[in-house]
Amino acid sequence: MRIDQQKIKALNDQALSDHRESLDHLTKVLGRRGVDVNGIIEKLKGFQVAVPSWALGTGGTRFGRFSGGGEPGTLEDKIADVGLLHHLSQSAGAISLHIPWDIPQDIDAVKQLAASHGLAFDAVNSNTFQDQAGQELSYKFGSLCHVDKAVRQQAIDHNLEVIKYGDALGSKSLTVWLADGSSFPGQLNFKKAFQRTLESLQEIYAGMPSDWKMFVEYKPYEPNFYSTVIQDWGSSHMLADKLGDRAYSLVDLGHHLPNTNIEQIVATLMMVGKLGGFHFNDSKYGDDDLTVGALKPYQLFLIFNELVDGMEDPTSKNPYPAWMIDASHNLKDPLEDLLQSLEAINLAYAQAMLVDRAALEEARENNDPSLAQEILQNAYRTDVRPLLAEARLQADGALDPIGAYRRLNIRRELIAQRGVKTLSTGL
Ligand SMILES: [Mn+2]
Repeated sequence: MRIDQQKIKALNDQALSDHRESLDHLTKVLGRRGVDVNGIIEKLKGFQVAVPSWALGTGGTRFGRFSGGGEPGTLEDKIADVGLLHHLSQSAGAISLHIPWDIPQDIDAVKQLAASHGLAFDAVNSNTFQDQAGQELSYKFGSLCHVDKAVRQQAIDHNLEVIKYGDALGSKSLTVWLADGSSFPGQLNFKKAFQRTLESLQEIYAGMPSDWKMFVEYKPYEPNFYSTVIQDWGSSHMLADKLGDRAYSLVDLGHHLPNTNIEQIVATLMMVGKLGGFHFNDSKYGDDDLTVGALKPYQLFLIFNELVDGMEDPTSKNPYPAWMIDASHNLKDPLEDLLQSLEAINLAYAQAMLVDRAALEEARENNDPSLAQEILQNAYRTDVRPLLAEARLQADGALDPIGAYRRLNIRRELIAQRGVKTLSTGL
């Protein structure tokens, strides 16, 4: 389904005078601080976050999955759902596919459909963490690290096939996340497993088109519970460094042990030009797949503070990172969940742009932690929601995306079209 632009405009018109009043006030407050409000609004309009195809259905745990109805059953439906998100938020201008869950049947038709929704194809994702029907060899004991060369070759070939689909659709990057590892001490030779993984990745890297990037994701545990081959940013960086100039580390917020200083990892990787991509979510205990900013919005702000610092640094050799939401929980309507995540990401980005970097640097040089904290929290405690709303309004999105989603009864429409029992492919 598509939303009639007139319906969004009618809802916006009802809220317009309140919005103008809030924006005028904020513009005055920020003007006194010397902030270029229009510059921030323009940057927000240009900031686009990819939505992964697997986040559009209700997620699950190993205990249960509770479908919400109207879920997208085909790739075309998934593109339509991201189109809805993008229409409302104007900040979800890309979709990230997962092969084999999203193999396109008619490449040209799929490309046209995405373009008609204003969507680009972001990084493609391979899957060697589960066995597919009819698959010859099993990944039970690993894929790119497997002791058997034939299993490694099967996993390499799969990644090359993913690149082929991505290339046909216009993607420019491959994200590799591996479940490879061990659940028991002694099970795996750490050094050999790492070496075999590197060799496998080298073959995949060599198979990428020359304008493609590879993102190497890391995770400390799960589904393996004793070791993972690419456990942390150091391992990921070692691999990316050995692979070549077009290989980068990818930071997923949920792939860290509790209390890890993720903002420091971001700053360090950007310093050496190796932060390629970012996966947003939130968590309390592990890879919880919760809505971005649901639990730790200040941490998200601190991370964006480093991201903005790296992006605004004219001497930085880090490429513009690929942004993606990577979350799929089992309670909320997935589209509302994603709208909330998009809002949280944009909020943190806008707040980070408010940080007075010159004053912060001066406080650091003067060993003044109190002032440094004041500068950061002054930005963080500013309610920048009117800036986000204005950016959406100027781009023909909704002033209040979730409000519009509910008032336009979009989920009810989707259920009417697709049925109550549709099941989205994916996790
Ligand atoms: Mn991820």
